[in-house]
Amino acid sequence: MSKPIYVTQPSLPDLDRFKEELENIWESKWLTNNGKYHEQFEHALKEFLDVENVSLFTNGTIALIIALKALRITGEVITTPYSFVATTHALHWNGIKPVFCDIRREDFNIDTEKIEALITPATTAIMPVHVYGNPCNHSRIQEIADIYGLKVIYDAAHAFGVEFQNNSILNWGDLSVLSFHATKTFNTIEGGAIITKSSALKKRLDYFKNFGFAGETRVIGYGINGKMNELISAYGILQLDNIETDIKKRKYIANWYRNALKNIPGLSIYYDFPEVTHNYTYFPILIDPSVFPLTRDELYARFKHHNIYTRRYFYPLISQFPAYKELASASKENLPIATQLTKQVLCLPIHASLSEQDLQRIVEVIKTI
Ligand code: T4K
Repeated sequence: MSKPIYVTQPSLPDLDRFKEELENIWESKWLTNNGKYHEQFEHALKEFLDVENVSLFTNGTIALIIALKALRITGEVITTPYSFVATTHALHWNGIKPVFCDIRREDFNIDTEKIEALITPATTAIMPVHVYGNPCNHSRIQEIADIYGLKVIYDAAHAFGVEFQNNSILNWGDLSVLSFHATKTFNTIEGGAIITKSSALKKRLDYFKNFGFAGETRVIGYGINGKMNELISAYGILQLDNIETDIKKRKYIANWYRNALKNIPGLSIYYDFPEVTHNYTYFPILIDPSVFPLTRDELYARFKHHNIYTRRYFYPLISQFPAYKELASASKENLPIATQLTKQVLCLPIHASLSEQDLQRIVEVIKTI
């Protein structure tokens, strides 16, 4: 049997360099709670991402939960069902009712033309996702938020390093939340961060991730433990050495696929959006079963048979899970495009360690159909 090919595989830092950092940590015995590496990593990310403030977290989900808490978001929040379930779970953990808005076929992101109809007196925020790192229609989202007095929290889990017109999209909205999970283009095994233009807000986020402590004896709110430790911070600093090479490799793979898969009836591929610097975390294709000989699920199974593990990100929709399916906004009538795309999408393997031979194997499965 040929070796398995996974949808992604993490890039790791140089082990000898990491061992050196571990020796330093062992020597210092400073393991967590705003240590030297934590401070260095926040600073390095701020520079790399070209943003004002970075607050590190244990993972993206805790960061999302705290982002909502720190902004005192309550009532209802308009969000997308086409995402990883953590996006909506973060609302639930804050006692907020999710209101699902449909998406656009063009970029899989929240359809800004459908947001206003979902606003009620209870709406306090919009939580869009830059799906696959595709930038949302920020100017329209901000315009709606300004008119109705809403906050905007971007789930930017897929958007590490993404730029629009040479500026980081992480500066958009009130807060942007990153994930550094092992499956992301930039990984710290588990990890995440919140980006904000406001240094006052960064301070508040730092209190919340440390149980709400603002000083040794003052607790300013219902904080939690969301701190990134020194080992992970040291790992993250080293990861910044690899990230540009990794993104270049991913770009090469994306273009390789585009060339190999063009003009296949019933199979749609996406091209880079103009003025966007992409990070190539995912490579989604769409299968139209009325034209392509197999359904998406049959193609997924065919790949599996060849020991190739593609993923159906994002199927099912979050709105189809038992926890959320009874909500009025979860109905298929409210979400026609998301309902269609979730049945058609397949994410092909994309990561820095894929070889030319691996790519040939993947494309061969489709070509032989
Ligand atoms: N918002 C959005 C929009 C998100 O996409 C996510 C996470 C979040 C919020 C929450 O952020 P975090 O709290 O996770 O920081 C994965 C990830 O667990 C999840 O982080 C990610 N989104 C989601 C889209 O995908 P799974 O269940 O699909 O991952 P898994 O374990 O099946 O891994 C996929 C493949 O990756 C494996 O087949 C092999 C490879 N792999 C995986 C791991 C963990 C490796 O080679 N090495 C590894 O260590 O959820």
